[in-house]
Amino acid sequence: MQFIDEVTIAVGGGRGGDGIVAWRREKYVPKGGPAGGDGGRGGDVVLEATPELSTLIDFRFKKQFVAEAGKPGSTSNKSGRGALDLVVPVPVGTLVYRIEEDGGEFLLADLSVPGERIRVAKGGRGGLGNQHFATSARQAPRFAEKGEPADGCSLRLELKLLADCGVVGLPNAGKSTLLSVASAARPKIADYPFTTLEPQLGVVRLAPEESFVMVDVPGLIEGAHAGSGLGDRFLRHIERTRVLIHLMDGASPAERVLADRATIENELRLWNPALLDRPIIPVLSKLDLPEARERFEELRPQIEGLRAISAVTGEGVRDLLYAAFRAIASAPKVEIAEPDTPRFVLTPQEAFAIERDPDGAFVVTGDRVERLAAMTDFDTDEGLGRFEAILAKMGVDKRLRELGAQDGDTVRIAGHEFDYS
Ligand SMILES: Nc1nc2c(ncn2[C@@H]2O[C@H](COP(=O)(O)OP(=O)(O)OP(=O)(O)O)[C@@H](O)[C@H]2O)c(=O)[nH]1
Ligand SMILES: [Mg+2]
Repeated sequence: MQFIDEVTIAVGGGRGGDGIVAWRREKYVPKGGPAGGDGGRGGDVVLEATPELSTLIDFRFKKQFVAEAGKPGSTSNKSGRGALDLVVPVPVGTLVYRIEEDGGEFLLADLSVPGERIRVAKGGRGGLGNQHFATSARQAPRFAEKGEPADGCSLRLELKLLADCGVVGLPNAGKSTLLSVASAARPKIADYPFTTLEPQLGVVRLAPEESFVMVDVPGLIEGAHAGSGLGDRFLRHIERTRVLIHLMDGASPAERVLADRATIENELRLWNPALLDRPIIPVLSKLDLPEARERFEELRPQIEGLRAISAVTGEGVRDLLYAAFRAIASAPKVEIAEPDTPRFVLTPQEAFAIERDPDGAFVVTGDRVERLAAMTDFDTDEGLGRFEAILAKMGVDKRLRELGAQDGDTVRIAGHEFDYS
């Protein structure tokens, strides 16, 4: 299975159901009053963190998520059924960014707790049935409101695995071997570089109440930040960890170990300098080999806090895991970034704007007027009348007059054309 940790998707709420025109039917009364029901609400799109997923691979082929529309109203003032929300499961640890039209983005949510949810697109409101439009002057309204169009947007999902301790190092250092002896995880192990192609998680259980999650990150090499080897993108998965184990191949010569240590630290720094602020435990691997033992004695005075382990004999492993556990317990929780105040995807109710097309027509734009147009039944004079009345109330007429509109001039709103009068 492929490990996918970044995708872009599009989400859209469901449109509201249309309100309808209907009349009360009473015995011996030829035509009763208006009784057209309202449309139902369109569904929202909601993302939910689930522990059952561990990658974003499901989003590789399915990238569009649109909730169901609300049902239209029916006779006898009955409202249409509201649509169910579309709940889209994402792995725990998914960061949700909204992509703005100008290409900028902002963090909507960090879904790091199983079951946590965020609404990313809001369904449209149902249109009102003609029952609502009766007045003393208009007892038989022959128009209803259409359902509200729904919101939509593009999102970037980024998965940052939730682990307490990250294991980093060059290829072949023994990272996966350490994970395999420390946890029940069974990562692939081999004596060639880049055996591990994607991050591996394991739970380290020291005692019933003492456990933590370890992540084994694919090997880094010099220039990983520029794409060398497997690149450095997997480093995002250690960003949430509270402590790092830097494993160095004990079978390498001392100068090599020191140079490799600098290489790894540099790659960490280039990815995110904050990584170097957390505790990093330097560890020499393969202590069962005589040259590794020599290396350990040689390097101990030069690398502060240096430890050594053998995954083969188990020497030093338990001490290392306890040291990691203590460091995790005393380290502060790592905040990814303060999510912006949960902002639901609501189209701002902006005032309108008026421009002139080259042919002299006045073009009225703006969320509110366009939404109003989309909800208007232009097939009836009354529907049109209501549309005009609301525009007048919003001040559109006044503004048109100020801009020099004359009787008979063309006014365009959301693809509809009107004569100004
Ligand atoms: N003698 C000895 N060999 C070890 C020890 N730990 C790992 N090895 C060997 O070192 C080689 C590399 O081990 P891996 O665990 O695959 O190394 P890695 O760091 O995960 O490597 P990549 O996934 O390629 O980055 C394998 O042949 C292991 O058997 C150890 O403690 N002692
Ligand atoms: Mg490995």
